Amino acid sequence: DEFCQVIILKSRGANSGEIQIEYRALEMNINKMDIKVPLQLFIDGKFVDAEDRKTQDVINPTDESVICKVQAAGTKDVDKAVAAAKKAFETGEWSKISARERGQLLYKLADLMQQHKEELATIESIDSGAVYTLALKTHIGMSIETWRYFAGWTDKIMGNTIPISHARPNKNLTFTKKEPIGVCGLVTPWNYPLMMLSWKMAACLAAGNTVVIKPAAVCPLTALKFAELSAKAGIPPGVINVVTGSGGLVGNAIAAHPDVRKLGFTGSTEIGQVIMKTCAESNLKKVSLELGGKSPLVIFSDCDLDKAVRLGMQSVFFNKGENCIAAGRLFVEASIYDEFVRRVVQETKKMTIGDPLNRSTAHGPQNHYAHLKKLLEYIDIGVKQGAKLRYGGKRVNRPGYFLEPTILSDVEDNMFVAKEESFGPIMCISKFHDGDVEGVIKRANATEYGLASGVFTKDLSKAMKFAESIDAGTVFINTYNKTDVGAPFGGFKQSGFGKDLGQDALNEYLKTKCVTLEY
Ligand code: TAP
Repeated sequence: DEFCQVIILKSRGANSGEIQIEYRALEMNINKMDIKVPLQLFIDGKFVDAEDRKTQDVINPTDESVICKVQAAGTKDVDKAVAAAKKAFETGEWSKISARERGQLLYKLADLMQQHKEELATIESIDSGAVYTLALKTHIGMSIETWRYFAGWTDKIMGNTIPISHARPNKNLTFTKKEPIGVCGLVTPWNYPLMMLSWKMAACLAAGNTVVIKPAAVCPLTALKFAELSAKAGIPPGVINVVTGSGGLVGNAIAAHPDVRKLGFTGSTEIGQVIMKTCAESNLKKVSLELGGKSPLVIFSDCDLDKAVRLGMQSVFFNKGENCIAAGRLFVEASIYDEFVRRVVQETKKMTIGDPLNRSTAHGPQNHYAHLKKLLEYIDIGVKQGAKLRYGGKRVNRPGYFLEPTILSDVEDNMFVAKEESFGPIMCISKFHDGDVEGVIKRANATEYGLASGVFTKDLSKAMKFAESIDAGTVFINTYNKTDVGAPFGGFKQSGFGKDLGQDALNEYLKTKCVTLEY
């Protein structure tokens, strides 16, 4: 381990000056560039080791090598991070600067992320297996857009004046104020490590809170690089704290902490239930949950078939299927069913599998070994229950956690693969009778999840009927995966509640105070 020193220029109003930050770093030359990633926890503006000095390995899913070891926090580290966040919220500089100054700091952070875009995308790619070109555009590109979008909100967070009944002869003035909640905890998954951090943390900080985040144990590196950039941007100490470690220990300690007042979580429905219970039992903290999905995509015979084939593939294979809104089930109208299956198989064969850093690669390795193993079992159960394996289904014969993009057809409603989320590159295709709009909507809704959905048809009335009847937080019509920082994102039913992105996301991190004055 090498010791490296960074000189950081701090330029915040009257306090501008120089601070120095030290951290132990991973330094590598990869993807034709030098990358540098801190390996320690980030607490109160400093990189520090975990109290008990435990570490965890970070694995590169492309070649199964150990990239580095990062500190693995324990409950004492969480206590330290929460105390720092509490101090920063209550008495620190963050609590004193204006909303507009807060926005300027967030813009500056976004600019620094932009300057380090290639480095961040390279780190994300070796840590999570994301294809580099996609990491640049989505994992990192959308993260930067998110910070800019919420930076713009900081000085536009407003309450109302409300005409209440007067007690004559006196009059009243009643107004509401939107206030930050305090210390917020964030627990995030491994599929889009920096983007999940950004979706939640940008809204959280724009609202004026301070934060303690635990990124997914298997993909912690971009969160640590982000911490370095946040210090460089001049975000005051204690506002952002990053504690890497396991969910059962660190995530749970954040959810249970009596000084944390809000918990934002993205992950599985199963852990979401555990977290909600912990939040309730500890101090009834506010919680928002973005959980699993099994999103239906309905393809009618009157669609643009070329587009349906192309986007149908993206709806499943985007980010190797490690995409919360991935279409978990495709329902295809009987008259085009065979043609659709034939064409998706033909196109899927052309996908280039390989090193995610290679610019021509379309499909990289799965995120980590346990996930790959689960996906192979998933396919196996599907085939045993009678689904037809049309393409793929095997681990690729090379080092790394590569799975062939897989197509299962003839999926019946009662099968495991029709009900359970795979979170991998496995297309599950079912047939529906020609013209049976009501029937297919009923089948599409027959799931406990309600994250996203999609429909392909040129008939606008049919599309709107679908959009109206489907019980999901997102509906795509003749498109898929089209998320935007300005549009609210989040599920219904057991896909959770609370939104990321858009104005709705701000309210997840605000509380409304009502003030009445008599005069
Ligand atoms: P989870 O196993 O639920 O893990 C998510 C996060 O929770 C990780 O940081 C994990 O830590 C932590 N965690 C685990 N147990 C915990 C506990 N008892 N208390 C507090 N935190 C705990 O999900 P995953 O496997 O990372 O991600 C896959 C799932 O996430 C899929 O079901 C997918 O649909 C869902 N997902 C949903 C969305 C949206 S927006 N709805 C987006 C992405 C992913 P470790 O790192 O130690 O496991």
